[in-house]
Amino acid sequence: MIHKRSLTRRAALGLLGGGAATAGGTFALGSGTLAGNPAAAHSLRASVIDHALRDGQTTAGMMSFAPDGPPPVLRLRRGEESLIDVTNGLDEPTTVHWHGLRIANSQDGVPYLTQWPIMQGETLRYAFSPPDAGTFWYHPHCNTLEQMGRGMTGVLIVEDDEDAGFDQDLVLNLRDFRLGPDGQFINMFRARQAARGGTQGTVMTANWREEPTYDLPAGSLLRLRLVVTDVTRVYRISLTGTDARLIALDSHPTPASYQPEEIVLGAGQRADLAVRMPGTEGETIVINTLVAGRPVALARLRATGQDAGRRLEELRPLASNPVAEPVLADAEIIPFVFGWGPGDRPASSICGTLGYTFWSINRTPWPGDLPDAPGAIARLEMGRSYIFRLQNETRYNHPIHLHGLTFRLLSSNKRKLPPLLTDTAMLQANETMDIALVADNPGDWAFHCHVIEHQKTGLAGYIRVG
Ligand SMILES: [Cu+2]
Repeated sequence: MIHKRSLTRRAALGLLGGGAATAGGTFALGSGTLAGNPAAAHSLRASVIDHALRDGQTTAGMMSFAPDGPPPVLRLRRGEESLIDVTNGLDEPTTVHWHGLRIANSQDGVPYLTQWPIMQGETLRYAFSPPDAGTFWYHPHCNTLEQMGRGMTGVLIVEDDEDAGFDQDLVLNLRDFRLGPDGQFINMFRARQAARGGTQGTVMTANWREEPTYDLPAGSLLRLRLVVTDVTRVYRISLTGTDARLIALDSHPTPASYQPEEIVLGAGQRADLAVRMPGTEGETIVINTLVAGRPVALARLRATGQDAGRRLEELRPLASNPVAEPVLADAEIIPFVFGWGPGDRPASSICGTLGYTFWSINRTPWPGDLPDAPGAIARLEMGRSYIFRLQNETRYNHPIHLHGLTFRLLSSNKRKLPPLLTDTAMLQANETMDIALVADNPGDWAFHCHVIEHQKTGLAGYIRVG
């Protein structure tokens, strides 16, 4: 699915007949405007690399946002403008989407909807001021199954000025790779699985390693950030060997009373935990997920040194993020049906296609990332409150992600929902869920399943605000 043919900017524009208008309007060309500008605080280089995911076994053809290893953890500050230069060192186009950040639409990273693809050798500068603090992530929005499947999924943290009192902060970027016994990539998906729950990986990793162990001071307080950047897997997380508290989900602080026994995270979701390390040197915390009903270790945290004697009660609560509260009495209800697709062959796109259409939103499958995108599946008035009625008429899970806006979970026909703020609703089989939001960020916002095979075979669209 990688496009071997070298496409130039001219060729990409040629697909547009030379015009600059798309469904999303017009946008500036990204490259060639950097001279004289301030240096970017961060630079990412999309790269094809060989890397040993397992000791002594190098995997060829991985993709990263760095030329020498896993994608870096980006740390930004709430409310401060960040400049991030992205250079495309791949031999195919790419873009970067900043998952969960409520930033200007022009910086959202969706090909043709918000920007032109970044062509081979080009650099695009993204600039934005994140309004919310918390744990986020970044990934391409072009040829996503291939680029993300090969490794281009990184963690982004927005720091708050207020310090909650942790001794350390550990990120675990959780994801699978689809490797054969020789450690080399096998086919990224199977059509039979793409039409069902999605194709699972074969090697589970945390920070690109199998079951890593991290040494941390005994009795210290850890902010543990679990970030599911996998293209398919639903994680069911539990910790053994410690008292841990859930403090945030999908970037937003959670009520202290909300402490689920296992933390269910679909593709794209994040959980922040407050963890007290064991007081005795050598004692270990195991972070597990359930696979086929059995716990499987993802990573271990081992206590070292003297007991620091910290207690979870010493932590201050996280500051809330400034998300507008929807006015339910005035909210218009908009239904969305997530269902089957017609099985057609999709149009070809420089951002890749899997060759199948299995899924749809409101009976309309997304045709692919094309210069002439179809119309928005919903139009929202700026400043108004809305209830989205998300109806999953399939028997598979769909983590439904909305770009650029944060919504609140309201209710479900299957279960009691905690009143959480999120950007990704884990819609269960045959579930109908109401969520609510204020349409306060103008633009065309992608709305899609984060099981990437589902997204790439039709389960995608966009809403227009303003
Ligand atoms: Cu899905």
